[in-house]
Amino acid sequence: MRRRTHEAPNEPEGDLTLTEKKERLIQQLDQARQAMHALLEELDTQMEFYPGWRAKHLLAHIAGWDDAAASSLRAHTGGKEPATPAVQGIDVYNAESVATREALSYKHIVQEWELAREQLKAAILEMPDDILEKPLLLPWGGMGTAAQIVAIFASHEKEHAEEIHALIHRLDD
Ligand code: NI
Repeated sequence: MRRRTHEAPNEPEGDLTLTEKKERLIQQLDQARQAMHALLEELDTQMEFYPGWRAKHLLAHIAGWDDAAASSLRAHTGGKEPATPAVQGIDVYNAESVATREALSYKHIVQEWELAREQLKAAILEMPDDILEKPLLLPWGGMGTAAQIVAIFASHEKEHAEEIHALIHRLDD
């Protein structure tokens, strides 16, 4: 798994209410999830599309980031400093997320992947208005807002879905 860069989309926020802003964050996550569901429908779960990575490794990877993001947002809401599980580097965290779930079945990891997203969405909805736009400590260190965290992880999932879709269709030719 190579290191990836993910850019936050730069959409105008205008005069949205905080509730609308939260809805927009949830929408970004749901769109990315739809793209991944579409990919999983056509993906052979035994196919190794990145070195050592089959569908379950990818979903473990995404679930690991949702877990980290949800804990950061919950800590922020609770007035605590978020943990930095990825402070030793994105690659180290990726490897850990995948390794800790290696023994689990694909079906089990799918459940964890769905649950982690539900928890991330719940953490967004539970954020009080006054801290929604207040920067918090990110899982890899540095500061960012909830909107930036969501944009990073929504585009992360979507980019993986698109990349693997392109990859399996190239192999079909
Ligand atoms: Ni990734």
